[in-house]
This record gives sequence, C-alpha cells and structure tokens, in this order.
Amino acid sequence: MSGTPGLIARWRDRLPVTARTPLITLGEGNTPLVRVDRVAKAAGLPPGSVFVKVEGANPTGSFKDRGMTLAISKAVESGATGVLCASTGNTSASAAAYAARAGLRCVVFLPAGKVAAGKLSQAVMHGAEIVEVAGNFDEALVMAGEAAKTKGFALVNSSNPFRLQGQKTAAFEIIEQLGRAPDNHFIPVGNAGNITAYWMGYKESGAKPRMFGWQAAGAAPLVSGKAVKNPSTLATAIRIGCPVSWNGAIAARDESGGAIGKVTDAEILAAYRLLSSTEGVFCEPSSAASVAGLLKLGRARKAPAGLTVCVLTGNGLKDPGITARWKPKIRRVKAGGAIKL
Ligand code: AN7
Repeated sequence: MSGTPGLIARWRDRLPVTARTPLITLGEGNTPLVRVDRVAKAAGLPPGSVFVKVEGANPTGSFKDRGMTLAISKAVESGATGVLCASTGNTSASAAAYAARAGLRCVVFLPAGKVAAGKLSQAVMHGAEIVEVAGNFDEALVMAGEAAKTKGFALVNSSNPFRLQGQKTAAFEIIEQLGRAPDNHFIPVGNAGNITAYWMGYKESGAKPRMFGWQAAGAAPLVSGKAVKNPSTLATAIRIGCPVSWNGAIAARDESGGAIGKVTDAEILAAYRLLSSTEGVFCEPSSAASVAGLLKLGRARKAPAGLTVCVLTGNGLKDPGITARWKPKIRRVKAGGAIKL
C-alpha cells in the first residue's frame, strides 16, 4: 500500500507513462458526481437528468490536479529541476503543490490583483516563487513561455500535452459513474484546455456527448470569434482573452454538435448561489458558469433533453472575497443567553 493511488495508477494504460515514470500524486481524481434535481427543475428538466462533477474535491481544490500529476511526473522523468506557469490562480496552486512534493522549483506568473485569495495562499504556502505581472493572464502567459526557455525548466500550462492527457480522465470517470456516457456536457471555458481534454477523453471512450462550453460575457473570445484585449469578469479564473486551445474548443463544439455561449456575471452568481443554497454544493464562481449556461438555455426553453453533466471546476473556498457580496443576518448575543428560533 502506498496511499490513495491517484489517477495515473487508475488509468495508466490510457496515459503516456512507462514503468520509469515517477508517480507524483496526491490521490487526485475519483471526484463525486452529484445528482442535482433543484438545478434540473430550474432548467425545466426532469428529476435525475442533471449531475454535477465536483472537481473542487481534488487535492488542491480544482480540476487542475488531474493534469498536474501527469505534467509534474513527466517533468521529473525528463530531468527538469523546475516548473513554471502563468495562471489565473488554480494552475499555480496545483503546480505549487505538486512541485513541492517533487522537490522542484516552481515559478508562477500571476496577473496582479486578479487572483482569488485562497489560490494565492496556496501558492505561498507550497513555496512557489511568485512573479506578479502588471497585466492580464494572456500577457503573463507570454512571459512564462519566454522564461520556460531557461535550462532545466518545464512549462506546465495546458500547452503542455501531458496536462490535457491527465485531464481527459475526468471523462472516463463520468462514464463509469453514470454507467454510460452523458448526452450533454456543460463546462466553463477559459483557456479552453479542459473542454479539449474532455472531448479527447469522450472520443477515446467511443462517446459523443454534445459539448456546451460557457465563457464569461466580458471574456468571451470563442463566442465573438476574436481575441478580447481587456477581459473583464468577477469569475477571475476564466478572465482570459485569447485561449491557447482555441482550435480544440471549436473542434469539440463542431464535432459534437454542441455550442459555445456566454453568461453574464449576474447569471454566474445566480447559479453559484442556487448550487450552494439549494444543493449544498459550493463551487467557485467561474465553475458555476456551466450551470449558468444550462439555466440560460432553460429560460429560453432550449435546455437539451437527455442526461446532462455540468463540470464544477473549482472549490468555493478558493474565493472567499466573493461571498462578501451576501450580507448574512447574524444575531449577536451574550454567551449563555436564551435564543428564540
Ligand atoms: C475554476 O489557473 O486558466 O478552459 O490559470 O480555474 O481549461 O482554461 C484556470 C482555468 C475553469 C477554465 N474553471 O479552464 C489557470 C486557469 C476554473 C479554472 C477554468 C479555470 P480552461
């Protein structure tokens, strides 16, 4: 027994690893698939037709761990002494944790002031070297790409093919958990690596759900068809103006007969609140874009029939700043006093 196996051990015959690949794992993957009937109802769909894949249950609280276990294992195998990435937050948190475990240096390029507090605290505590870029994610990514030419460093953004290979395992899990492939797959889209990875995983399984990607309205280059210079949304994880996996996202959409749409910040927050207050599922705002998209189609009476999975990419605890928008009613009392409910 060497602890919880993690997804490389679970899916190794479908991943590019050999007996010589060191396994850097935190027991990632095997995340809950939760039935959400209140969401189904709000979208005008029957009970039992909508599930959420709770990726915030991964070790560092986001789906990034799926790609990172493989990317970091392969970096170690190739003799790298350090890794780097640009990040809206979750990639850096995940890279920092797996790099710490592997004994690698980790340098992260972050857009100044636009990374949620929980994610930043993870990078700090896992000992990442932080470079704050006075610019947006897209600009930070260019800098990380340049810095990655330094000898001994590997880039662990999703342009690294091992990231997508690891992330595709979520599609395998969903098929296993449902006992069949879903008919529709809803997912937030930022840099578009994850929608590309899921589509790869489904295709490798012989499955063909319709892929519905959702961008924030202020950062929706795949909807408008052109890069967004100054992306803007409170869903900071998907505040990305020029996705690296642009072609992968379009291919997933077109080959599957799906769509890529946009949701406003208000729609994202409404879905975030519905999930937390009626389903007990706390995801971060960016993650709620998938459910916001389903609810938007539902309002237009266009929610697709059949079995739908919405990916919730990250944990609600990542972004405590957002919850300050809700003013709780708190009763302040002396200790020992009686209270009437
Ligand atoms: C919670 O961490 O790009 O479309 O640098 O953190 O594969 O980019 C995060 C992306 C969705 C979008 N949900 O996924 C980063 C970063 C959450 C995320 C996405 C991200 P992609």
